[in-house]
Amino acid sequence: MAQFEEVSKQSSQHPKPAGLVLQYGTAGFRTNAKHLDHIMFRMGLLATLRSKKTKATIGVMVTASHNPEEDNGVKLIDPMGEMVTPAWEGYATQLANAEQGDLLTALKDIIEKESINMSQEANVFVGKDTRSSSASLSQAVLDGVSALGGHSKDYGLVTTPQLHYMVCCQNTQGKYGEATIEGYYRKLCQAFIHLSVQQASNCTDDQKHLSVDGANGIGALKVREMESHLRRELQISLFNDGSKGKLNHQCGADFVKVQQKPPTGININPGERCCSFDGDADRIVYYYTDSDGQFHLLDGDKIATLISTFLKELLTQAGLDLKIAVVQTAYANGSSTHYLEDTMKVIVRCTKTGVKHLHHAAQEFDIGVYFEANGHGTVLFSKVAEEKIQQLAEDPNMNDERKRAARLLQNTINVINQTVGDAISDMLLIEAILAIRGMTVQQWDAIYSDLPNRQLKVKVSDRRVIDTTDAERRAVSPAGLQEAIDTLVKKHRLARSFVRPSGTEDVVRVYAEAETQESADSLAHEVSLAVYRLAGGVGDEPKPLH
Ligand code: G16
Repeated sequence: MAQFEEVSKQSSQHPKPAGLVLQYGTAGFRTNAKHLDHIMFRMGLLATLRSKKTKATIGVMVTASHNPEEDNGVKLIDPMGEMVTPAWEGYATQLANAEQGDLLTALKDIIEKESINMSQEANVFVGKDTRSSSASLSQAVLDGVSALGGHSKDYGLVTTPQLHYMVCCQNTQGKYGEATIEGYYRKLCQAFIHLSVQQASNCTDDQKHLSVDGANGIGALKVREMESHLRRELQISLFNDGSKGKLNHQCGADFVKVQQKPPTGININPGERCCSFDGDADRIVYYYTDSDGQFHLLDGDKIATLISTFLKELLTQAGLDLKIAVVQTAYANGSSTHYLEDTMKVIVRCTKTGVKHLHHAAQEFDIGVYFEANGHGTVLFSKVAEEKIQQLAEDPNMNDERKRAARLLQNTINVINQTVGDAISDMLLIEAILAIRGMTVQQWDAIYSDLPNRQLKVKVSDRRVIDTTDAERRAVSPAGLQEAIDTLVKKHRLARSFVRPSGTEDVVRVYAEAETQESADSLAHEVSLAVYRLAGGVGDEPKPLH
């Protein structure tokens, strides 16, 4: 077939280094950019097949998100804007690792297994972040699409969640919104303005001010682009806008969350609200410093609490009986889970790391609020929930209070990007909630107190020796590791710890929380040592933090 000849020809321009093996991880392929050209070409091929199979537009985003500038990666987006299904993650890994001479066989294997009609049209949307390697790597994706005769639309520089949004809009024939960047800003900002103008007319300019750390990445460019749509209802001071600093270096959501300190490159005045995006703007964390200079972090758990409390109150005011749940991962601070379950009385679920897992768990409820502690998350409304809210908002016989609550819920739905965690959309939602409730960042922070915690990384020769169960809360291999962790945890009060192989970096992640910071730090160090000794640590032994 002519298509396969074209694939053969073009793939020789994007050859696979012999022997290189990469896995589709937590959020796609991710490694040093110099190893990724063939992966991108092949993901262009795979996205084209996926599009033929689903008869819908598929997205391919070139980004390594929170990783350092020299890395890159690729995330595949399914028709409704969600992450690609697990079966196709498997195909992605097979196709990525087929040696050069076996590529056509691997491709034909997928076509056969999935009974793909090769004469079906294919459409692929492509986007990229600001990394210097992203331009040529996204071209490789486009080459892959055209080699199989697919149509592509190159959105150029976009945030990951913007591309997810475009794919969903395209496949719902505009019902979710317009598949343009302008359409995205218009929908989100209009909903934000409705929420903030109508409900919080007393807001002062000080309360409308927010400092944003753009991680020197795509989020900074897009915040600038969006600003005029906000009509000064939100006044943003943008830092780390990419004009001088390096992407994610000492800044961005991952740095702030893991290091538990403010990013460099930002002016923080005591008490002022600040937030940080990550490298592709799908995560956000908030923070402030108090008058003693102490740093206070409001992470994904605090965000989920703020949002779910707000939604629960509105549901009560609207008199709507809808089931709301919060989905977290093992990284969720123990205090947040207790607060949500015991005080707020909402259902809490725990899944493995990776928004794809949280997203699916959240789909089981009328309203599913999902957030990873690292600030990656969003809210999903079922079709039934959206319809009930709309009916109420439009019911001419409804009393004012219930109607007002239903209208607030409608605008809340419109400000949210339901396809995936989105720093820009989350920021607008959080700002609107704070304005509506007349709440300061300090009051939000005081909802509950986090247990002190620490995250560390350990280098091992092969992180796959660590296998976990129970939503990653327990290790089943290597032998003896979980027993060692259990013994160490018992030495500390209110303590918990777990380890898991990262799906985006070549490290094992260690999490520990305990009654005091000293205790959390020493537990994290002791568990790191156990990983180092039992799972084949490389380099120097982990050193104590103090
Ligand atoms: C990705 C995933 C997140 C995950 C994070 C870290 O984020 O989308 O769900 O929490 O990686 O994963 P891991 O601990 O496996 O390295 P991002 O923002 O980097 O795409």
